[in-house]
Amino acid sequence: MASPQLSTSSPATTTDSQPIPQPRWRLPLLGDLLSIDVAKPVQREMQMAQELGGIFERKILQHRLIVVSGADLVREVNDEEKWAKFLGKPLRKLRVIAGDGLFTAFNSEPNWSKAHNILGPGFSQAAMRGYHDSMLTVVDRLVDSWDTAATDGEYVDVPKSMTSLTFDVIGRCGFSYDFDSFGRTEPDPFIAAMSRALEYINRSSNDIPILRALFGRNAREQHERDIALMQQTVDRIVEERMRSGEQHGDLLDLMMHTVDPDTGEQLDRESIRNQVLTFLVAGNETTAATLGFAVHFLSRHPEVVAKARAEIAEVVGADGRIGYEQVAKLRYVRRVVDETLRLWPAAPGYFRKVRGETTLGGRTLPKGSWVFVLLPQLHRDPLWGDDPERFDPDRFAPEAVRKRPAHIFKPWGTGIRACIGRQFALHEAVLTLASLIRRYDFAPEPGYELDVHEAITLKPRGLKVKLSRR
Ligand code: MNH
Repeated sequence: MASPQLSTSSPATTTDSQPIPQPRWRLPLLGDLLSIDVAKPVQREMQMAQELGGIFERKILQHRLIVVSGADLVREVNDEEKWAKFLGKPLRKLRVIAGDGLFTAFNSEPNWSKAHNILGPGFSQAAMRGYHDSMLTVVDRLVDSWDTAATDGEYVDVPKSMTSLTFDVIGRCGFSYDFDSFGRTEPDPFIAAMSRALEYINRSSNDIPILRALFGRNAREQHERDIALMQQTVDRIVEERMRSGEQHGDLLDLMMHTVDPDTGEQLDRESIRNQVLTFLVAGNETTAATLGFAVHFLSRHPEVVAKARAEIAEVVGADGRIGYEQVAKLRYVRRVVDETLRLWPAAPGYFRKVRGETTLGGRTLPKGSWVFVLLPQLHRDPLWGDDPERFDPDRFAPEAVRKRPAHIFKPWGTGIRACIGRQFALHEAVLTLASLIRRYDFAPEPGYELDVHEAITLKPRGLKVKLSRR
């Protein structure tokens, strides 16, 4: 989850003769300033990769960034022996909220492996059984609100609905807290604080000084209050849980009562707080955006809707509750999610750094070098076939998957620092889409073209669909 804004870290230049391609119009002082699209850097880089190839370098002012998207090169940087996760600038900026939580921890921080060991079981496939009913309760709220819109013939604001859904789901499954997003007109104060804080972080720390939004003292003080409110809210939930001694079978239970087998230690209070905030930041926008993009594609592909609906009827029946075991059997709905993640991976990339001196595509890279893996472009590599822009869930049919190398699909990142929430997000996404597909047809808003908004994640901006009950 990282928009590849430019970093101030040391440049990674090759030491041998074969240069890394660069944009043609590099200016002596400003670098590639003419090439930037402040609002949509990822989409600009996708164009640049089409012109310059699977590896290129951008330089803006004194900042350099190597962008990698060619299949063979990505395979090289995913090699855990020679490369490791790098905490790129966008992730480092999030440390004011999530500290050394799982997502934003440096590789060397001891709380990472502790939390990784303790939380692993909470994100296993088997653990989803325990979250299933909570997820369904929230999906029912979404359906109630969409039923009303369908009856009134109104368009629904898809990203807004999906954000409500994912917040409520992680609140309940994570720490048995009900944000009640569908039952209120103003967002929960915690959610409001978090959205403002993320916005502030995004805009106030643009790497290109002349483009940096300048916030006054009021905004800075608001930012501090927002972060304090988020931390205090989490601390209050944890304290209440300690006082009551109740067990809820949620992630918070696991964090409060499990001992890390490696160290024999539990997570301390601050680490628990950082993990809870991490789940809210890392788990929410990404899943909401994925569901939004999926609904966009469904609204353009009635044949996919029909196929999914036939599968749902066969696995679950036309009515009745979708059970935990049935989710894994909804193979075609799962392909819809995978194909959505291929075209618009909500987390558009990840950073890798070399462990020692190594080579990349035959070029020598010195120690300290790092690169950004541009996922939407990797996911359009020629190895995907000659029409990579086409939305086609059958690309993920087992025969098709077997014919292709695995490393050209990496929406969850790679290696030991890959997404821990993957099963959780997939269970939530398949359950939600199946519930919606069997109940509604989706009509796009006339004239709408997909507008991919970039913050730290990619999201479908301004997406509305009209529903008709079946
Ligand atoms: Mn998630 C790491 C994508 C849902 C919690 N996530 C990552 C990474 C990617 C990613 C990519 C690796 C980043 C890096 O290498 O720097 N995550 C997603 C996507 C979705 C998603 C596309 C939904 C779709 N993630 C979730 C959910 C949760 C979650 C849901 C939690 C409830 N993700 C994490 C955590 C990490 C992570 C925690 C960091 C794991 C680690 O470093 O150990």
